[in-house]
Amino acid sequence: MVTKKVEKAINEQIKREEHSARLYLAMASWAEHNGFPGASDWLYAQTEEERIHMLKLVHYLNDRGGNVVFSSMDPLDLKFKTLVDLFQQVLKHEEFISASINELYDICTKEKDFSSSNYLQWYITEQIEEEKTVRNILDQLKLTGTDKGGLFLMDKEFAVLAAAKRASLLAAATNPVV
Ligand code: OFO
Repeated sequence: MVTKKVEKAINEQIKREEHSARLYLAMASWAEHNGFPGASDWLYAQTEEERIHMLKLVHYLNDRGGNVVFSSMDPLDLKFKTLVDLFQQVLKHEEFISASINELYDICTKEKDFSSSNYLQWYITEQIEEEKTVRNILDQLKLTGTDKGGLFLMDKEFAVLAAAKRASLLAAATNPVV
């Protein structure tokens, strides 16, 4: 059984993961509208991944006898000048999520809920990967600059990254760790 404090903190993280899914959905739509089909595909796949992050916490909280609460979402107010600008916002958001996972881990540890701390290890490792992937994408996009040919090739690369992400999501779904 989780304590009320842990229950509240996990519910806050559920909301953040749901927000992440919505944020990337809006970004995917922008990329699709602005002629970046590969980047859009990657962002749509990222939306699916964030929904899985949310669902894992929903199942976990139910398994531990907690009460899952779905609170209302804040409206999105997003503006992107370029694809680099968009991915800079992705990185900023992932850094925020990493900090919030660390904060949640800290709360669970202080509450002596070591089962939850242990469960959150998966998210801590996942955030290392999430930040690394986005930093690599940003590095490549910055090298490409505004060159149309380079952006075209980079967009093809995004499609490959999206396919790899979907394959790993499918593998995780058919062989779940938790
Ligand atoms: Fe992007 O890791 Fe969840 O939010």
